[in-house]
Amino acid sequence: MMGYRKSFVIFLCVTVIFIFSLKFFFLDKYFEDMDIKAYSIHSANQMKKGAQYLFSKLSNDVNNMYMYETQKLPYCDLPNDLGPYSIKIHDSFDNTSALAFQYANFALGGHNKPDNCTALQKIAIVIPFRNREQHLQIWLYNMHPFLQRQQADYGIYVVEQYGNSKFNRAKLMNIGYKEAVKEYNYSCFIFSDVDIIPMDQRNLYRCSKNPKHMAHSLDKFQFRLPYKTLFGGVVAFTKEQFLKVNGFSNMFWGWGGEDDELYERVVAAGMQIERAANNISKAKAVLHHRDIGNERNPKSVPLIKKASERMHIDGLSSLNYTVISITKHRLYTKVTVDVGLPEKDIY
Ligand code: BGN
Repeated sequence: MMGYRKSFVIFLCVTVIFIFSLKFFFLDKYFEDMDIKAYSIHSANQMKKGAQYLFSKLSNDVNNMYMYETQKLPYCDLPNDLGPYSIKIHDSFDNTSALAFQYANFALGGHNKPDNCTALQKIAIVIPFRNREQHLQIWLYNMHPFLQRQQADYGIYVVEQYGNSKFNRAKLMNIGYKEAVKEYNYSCFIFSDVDIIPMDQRNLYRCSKNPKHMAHSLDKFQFRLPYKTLFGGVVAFTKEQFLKVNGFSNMFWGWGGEDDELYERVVAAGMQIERAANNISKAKAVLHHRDIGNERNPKSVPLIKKASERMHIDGLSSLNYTVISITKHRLYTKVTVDVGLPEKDIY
């Protein structure tokens, strides 16, 4: 008969082996789930590598959102010869069909990504829109090559307000966010006016640790910031940052103030905005007259003042709209929506 002590030692060994195999099984599963197959654990060394890899990812706030990224290709590097960008503005682009032909390899909807590397961020660019066809064509003509140079994985969402009611830029941004997340695992959202085009390729169309203001050095303002809290034109939010502020307010009808209100939300949510250096952030605002149906909003000041009180009930969480159509063009996705009427017209 086996001695008591001997059988205890065997039992202990079996238990230790069992626990270790369980651990390996689950770790393996964990790595597999995260699709980081390059770091699959077949040796202690590789396991260490995998753990270090995960740790370095976890320790970086911004990278947290890419944990589920499929890493089949190496991560993209930025080309090191990025510099001033010459914008092409013709009086009229015939149409963008020539460009569409050139980019026949795009997934429909203006979705494009680098062929031989994995971009860290998946970027949805949301453009509020009504009757600005020519500006859109100029934007597309200049921005696709720009974004491609920056090795971006991106999709373009042009959100068109249907009908003639007062324009609601902020609500269209919220709608763009909601429609884009239905289509792809976007991690970064760049909300851009249709008439703003960067003049330097080092102006990275990417999200950052803080919500980012990207139109602070505009030619129309002589490349100076008109006031410190300006947050208009082009802004970039990670998904997490945008959810934290509950998106834009839906209550701004007509021109002005919705961007100032978004700034107040960012501050109220305990974040701060960031801006890249002025010399690389220069951008062109293609001039135009104030659009009909987008007259100055007389109610914006009181709304801005109450931003922090309203932000959790007015925004993505209270967004109502009706999609009229979604059209996949070669260079962009057009989402046409009925945004409803200003509150005063309803009650
Ligand atoms: C401000 C607008 C912003 C706009 C900038 C730059 C308002 C709020 C009432 C004072 N703010 O005056 O929305 O981005 O000009 O054009 O209208």
